[in-house]
Amino acid sequence: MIIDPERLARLRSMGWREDAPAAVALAAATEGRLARVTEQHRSGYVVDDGERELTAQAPAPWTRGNFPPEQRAAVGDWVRLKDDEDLILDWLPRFGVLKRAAAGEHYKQQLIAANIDLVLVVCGLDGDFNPRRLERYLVLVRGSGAEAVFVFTKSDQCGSDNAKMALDAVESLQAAGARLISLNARSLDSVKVLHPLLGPGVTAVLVGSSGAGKSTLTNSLLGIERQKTNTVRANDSRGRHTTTHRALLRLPSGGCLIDTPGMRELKLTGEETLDRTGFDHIEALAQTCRFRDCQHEREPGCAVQAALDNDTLDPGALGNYRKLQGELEQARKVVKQREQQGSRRRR
Ligand SMILES: Nc1nc2c(ncn2[C@@H]2O[C@H](COP(=O)(O)OP(=O)(O)O)[C@@H](O)[C@H]2O)c(=O)[nH]1
Ligand SMILES: [Mg+2]
Ligand SMILES: [Zn+2]
Repeated sequence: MIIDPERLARLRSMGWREDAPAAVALAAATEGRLARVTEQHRSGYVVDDGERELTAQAPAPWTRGNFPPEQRAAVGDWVRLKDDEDLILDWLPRFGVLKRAAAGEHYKQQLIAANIDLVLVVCGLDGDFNPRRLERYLVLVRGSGAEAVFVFTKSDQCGSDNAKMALDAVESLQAAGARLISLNARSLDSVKVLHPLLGPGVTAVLVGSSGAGKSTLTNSLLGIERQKTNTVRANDSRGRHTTTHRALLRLPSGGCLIDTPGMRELKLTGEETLDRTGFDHIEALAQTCRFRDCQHEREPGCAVQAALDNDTLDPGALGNYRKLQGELEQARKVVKQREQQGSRRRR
């Protein structure tokens, strides 16, 4: 497929990358029109080619209940539309996708966004603040290949000492290569610190609990009230699920931003690892235990226990590390079983 320069410029404004995988994808595609998925609904898609937004129909197989969700287009995907009809033919290979396992025992994948460079994990500096949950987010973000930025909202409400304490409590995320930024999502001036991260060619997705301030941040970055927001409940800082679907928007700073509804459950798919997720110091400690197979319970010469005893290791972080490790093992087992069942059925 050859795209004329004018159209290419419009696609670029939607976050199109002119890298080697894109060139390969174009060479393989013989016909059709390119557009990016900006919204996904039960009944179909909204796509944008940089010139206009249109609703597009999904190919029939995608609408079948047993069709694997990860094989359907998701928000952020580049799709090929039929030349003479607003029907999606297929999606172009992704360079990365943020996903989680859907609720339930089957580890079905749920795609959150495709082709993203940056995940903004939004967390309020109020009752929403939970280091363990943020560690879990980082595991999912690392699985997507995107960079992680933790955005702490409501800095205007919590006092600078409290904000500093909160940021200190998640220092391990920064040590793992993520950025930590605290701001007032309601202030256009305060959110300016994000503009340099959201320049042309960059696609970012907002994730975080309901009520954390994702839609507020979106509006402040846009400079207009585009996304509906809602007050949180005073007793537990929980939001009310005002955002009902994911939507990709173009920002004045040149980048693309995907707002998402809040997520209650962050289940691992089994494809993640715990590398660069804030537990490296625990893994480094474990390397220095006297016994190779140390379980860090009560063995002599255990460096992990020693670190707990002298307060250089947070017991909450250790507990979460073990929990996530256990979940990963379990998820991998289930995924493997399912693959084996699948291949038996196909034979
Ligand atoms: N004071 C203050 N309020 C905020 C901030 N961020 C969000 N809020 C408020 O928190 C509530 C929930 O925000 P919303 O953007 O709907 O959360 P979402 O569910 O993550 O999209 C709204 O009442 C916002 O005005 C902030 O940084 N400072
Ligand atoms: Mg919202
Ligand atoms: Zn040990």
